[in-house]
Amino acid sequence: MRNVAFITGASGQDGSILCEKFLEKDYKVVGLIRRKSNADLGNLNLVKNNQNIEIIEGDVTDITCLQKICKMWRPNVFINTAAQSHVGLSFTTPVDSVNNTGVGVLNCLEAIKDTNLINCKFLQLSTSEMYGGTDGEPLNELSPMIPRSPYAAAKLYGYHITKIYRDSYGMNASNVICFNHEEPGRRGHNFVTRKITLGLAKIIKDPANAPKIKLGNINAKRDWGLASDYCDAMIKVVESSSSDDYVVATGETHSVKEFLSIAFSHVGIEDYSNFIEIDQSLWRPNEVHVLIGDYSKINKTLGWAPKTSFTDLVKGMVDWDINNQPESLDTIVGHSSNGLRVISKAY
Ligand code: F7E
Repeated sequence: MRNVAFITGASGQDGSILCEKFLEKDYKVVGLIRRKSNADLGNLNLVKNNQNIEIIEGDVTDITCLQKICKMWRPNVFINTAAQSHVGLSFTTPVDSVNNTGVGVLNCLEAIKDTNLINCKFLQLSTSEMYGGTDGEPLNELSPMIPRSPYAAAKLYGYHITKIYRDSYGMNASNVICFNHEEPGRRGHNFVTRKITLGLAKIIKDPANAPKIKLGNINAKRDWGLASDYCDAMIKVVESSSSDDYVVATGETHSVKEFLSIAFSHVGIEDYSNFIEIDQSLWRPNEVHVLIGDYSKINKTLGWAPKTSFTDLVKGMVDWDINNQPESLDTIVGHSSNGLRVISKAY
């Protein structure tokens, strides 16, 4: 029988890469995407016409839709990448964020249990945000988790409910605790890395008229890796014989300032300060200052290691946006200081 992979959040950065990788491995792929009023499948454009993929409109907040998919295709791999994944936005839309990011995981697990998919391997995309930061020590699977945002608290719920279903019902359910990961051309426009590379591409295209890149806390430090490398880790986890929880990271931390320096110097600009502006409204109410991960468990157990350096990641993102006519930043959804969502401000 053919292997079937069910991927939620299929048009997102990680979801779309996973769809491509499972198609290459000759799986039948079922991808769940949120209903949109336009037909643009964005990141799924490369595979949307592949006869081995079914793209279904629905939502992880609707358990009936997950149950129907589980009944119809009986997946043996189920990866939940769906979430409202923007930390800053989760302060603005906490209820929607928690429903998607937290309750959505419970719905996935219940759908698998209800439809008696005993051989299905479930993987939850958990996050380094659950830790709430570190004083510099690399974080591993045993480090304390003290979330600092509605997003992180919802992800921590998803992480625990996955472990609870594994321990209570013997389900093959695992977590990957992914640190920040980005893919050239696919990262959402309101994450800091893509804001910088899209803004820089505009500066290169039209130096006289390009707006300054507005940023919040550029001293924040993150452990940034390449999303494709991290999707390889996810596949190793679902293809392993047992279920467990693994940190997926690079073991290095870099500041937003370092990202800016490498990005600008890659295009020959040694001083970026004239091209950016610090906007206090882009600071988060409860910032996570430093994150760095220790990926030794997945390295020893499953032989995974990141392949892409921080410098190559930054340069790859810059090159992609310069070579691919970035969309206008003006159409990005942002938030105003009173917490309402607005169209026009990139945050
Ligand atoms: O922020 C700072 C910001 O929004 C990174 C998600 O995939 O990774 C991601 O979460 C840092 C933060 O990613 C701006 O305050 C400064 O310290 O790119 P980000 P994130 O919040 O780390 C984790 C692992 C996830 O799970 C999430 O889903 O950069 N920063 N200035 C800014 N951030 C944004 N977005 N915009 C700025 O203007």
